[in-house]
Amino acid sequence: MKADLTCVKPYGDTLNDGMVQLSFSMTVPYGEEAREAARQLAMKMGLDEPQVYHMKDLTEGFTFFIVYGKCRHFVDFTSIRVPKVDSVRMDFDQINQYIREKIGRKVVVVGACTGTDAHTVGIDAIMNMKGYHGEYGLERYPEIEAYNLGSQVENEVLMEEALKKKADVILVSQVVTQKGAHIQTLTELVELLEAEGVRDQFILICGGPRIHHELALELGFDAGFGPGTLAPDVASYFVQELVRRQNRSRML
Ligand code: B12
Repeated sequence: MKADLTCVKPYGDTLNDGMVQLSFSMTVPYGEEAREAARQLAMKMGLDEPQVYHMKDLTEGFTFFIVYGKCRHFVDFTSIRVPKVDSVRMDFDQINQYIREKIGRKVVVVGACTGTDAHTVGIDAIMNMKGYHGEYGLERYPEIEAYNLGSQVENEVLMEEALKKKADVILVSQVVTQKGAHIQTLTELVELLEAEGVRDQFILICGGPRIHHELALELGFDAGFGPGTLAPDVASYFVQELVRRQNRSRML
């Protein structure tokens, strides 16, 4: 059966039956009134025939729910346009060779997890020598000089280090997104670089579990990478972008 991509709904048992499962918590005491509250809320969210399949007393005055229901809404998949990172994916050896041939010097990368965010695993996965998920991190690349400043790094410190090391690329990790903390921290970095007149010196890249390329562009970054990113994904992008910039400045 061929799906009509102009009118796509979630499905469970049959095409476009709209079935979804969602989980949430509410500040209501556990009991039948809580079940009814969850059911009514699900209907307001656009779910028909909502059923509370699971309900758990979290603590006094708090209840957790898992609700099934039929989503009324659909999307037109054919009308969707999403900006994507503009690069051809290369592997470890190809990236190093590309740098040797097209850049002719080591590419300097400075990275950090910034603001109050203490999550180091994401930036380490991209930068650490030992790497992640079968891929070496940037520290292992012979043609890349990588400096990982760790976590809870202030934007000012990151900028100063990037200037001191004459970085080509700044990598910023943001994992905590509560109360829009990542938006604020990332925006402040862009504003700081612009205020100091150095924004254009760097390829500015952010990443994290709730980062995507479109958001990164909106915030004034050059690219954004989300969950599952590996070192070659980001390195492929920044080496090709560096060459694009070199070619552009040669033409001026
Ligand atoms: C481990 C962990 C911690 C550890 C961190 C240890 C450390 N040294 O990093 C500790 C226990 C310290 C911790 C603390 C907290 N945590 Co925590 N933590 C996690 C946990 C379980 C795993 C995160 C992780 O390591 N993922 C693995 C890495 C490899 O994945 P990743 O970060 O997504 O990175 C990948 C991509 O996103 C991308 N990427 C990431 N960064 C970058 C950067 C660039 C440049 C690029 C290109 C790509 C890239 O590439 C990576 C590899 O593919 C998550 C839940 C979860 N399962 O995800 C919660 C989680 C992130 N923590 C959370 C919270 C709330 C906290 C605390 C605020 C809790 C508290 N109240 O104290 C504190 C925050 C402290 C602080 N000041 O930041 C929430 C965040 C919720 C939100 N939406 O903001 C989560 C989602 C848990 C939850 N469900 O509530 N945490």
